Amino acid sequence: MHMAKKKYNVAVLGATGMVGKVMMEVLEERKFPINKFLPLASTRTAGSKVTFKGRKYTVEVAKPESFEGIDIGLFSAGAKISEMLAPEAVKRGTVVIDNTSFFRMDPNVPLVVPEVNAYDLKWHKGIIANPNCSTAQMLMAIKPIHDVAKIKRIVVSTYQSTSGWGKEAVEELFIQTKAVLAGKKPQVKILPKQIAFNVIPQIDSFTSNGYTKEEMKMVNETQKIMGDPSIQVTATTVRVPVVIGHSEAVNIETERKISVKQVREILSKFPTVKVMDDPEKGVYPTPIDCPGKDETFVGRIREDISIPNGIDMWIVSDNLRRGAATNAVIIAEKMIEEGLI
Ligand code: 3JN
Repeated sequence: MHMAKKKYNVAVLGATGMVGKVMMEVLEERKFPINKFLPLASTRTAGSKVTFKGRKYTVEVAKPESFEGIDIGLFSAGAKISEMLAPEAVKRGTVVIDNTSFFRMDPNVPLVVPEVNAYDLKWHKGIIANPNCSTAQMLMAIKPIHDVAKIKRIVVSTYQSTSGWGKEAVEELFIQTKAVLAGKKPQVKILPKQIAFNVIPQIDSFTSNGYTKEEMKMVNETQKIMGDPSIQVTATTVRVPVVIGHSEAVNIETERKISVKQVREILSKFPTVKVMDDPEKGVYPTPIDCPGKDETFVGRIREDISIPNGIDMWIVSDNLRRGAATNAVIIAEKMIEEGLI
């Protein structure tokens, strides 16, 4: 007998933001089984229109009652809003997949990159956290190497695009670039310093140990997702004048020796990782190659000449997709597949 497939009532909170918009695109592309669709936002941007599956919707103000009858809530409207509304949504029976940092390190909340630790979904209590974009894409390349050679230490420097900080930061890059080209003094409003024709070694605010919050997210989230607090991580996160696509120079030290050839092989087999590594022929990824794609691209794979068991590599991905929207939607798909929603 043919059974109709279940369809779900889905709310996107943060529907007017860059990640929210990509969430809607990804839901549509992947033919996510949706019954009712509800775009939500904070009072600041509610009221504007969004298009989903060819239909126009007015974005509603998110409040606790918005979640009555909603099966899945994809949250990307900032940590404060998640703090306030995620528990309210869960009370009303919604499974919340939260893209903000608020619940990521909560021991009662699984923090998941589905290709790495989908097994953590089964102990969820209503909220599942989506990692920071820089962590998510890095772990796509780290996990298969760790499984074979055990990673002791990761040293990462990031080159993060302005879309990671939202559309105001992207606009600031455009406005400042035009100002500089017109010989005018650019105004700094959103990012901590001028981003046009510059790079900024600060993402998010500083913490007491001298690292930024973004850097500490990479450290703590890596250990939690990998389920291995012995992996040592140090990070320097840097904003660059790119619109979409985060890049990362990653150095790893492994317990067991692993060759460049082996790394290329295991990465090629890992889901959604694409090795682009033939430097002699000019083959390596750059951020302009990745917008709109779900793959994590890896190139410049080479043996670290300074230690016995070291590998260097270059990892690039669409931060709005792998690092946010696609990761969240794949979590929802997996949960449906495994009967967890
Ligand atoms: O700037 C980037 O590239 C990533 C930024 C992420 C971010 C920005 C503001 C607040 C986050 C995040 O996802 O960790 C948060 C947050 O949720 O705390």
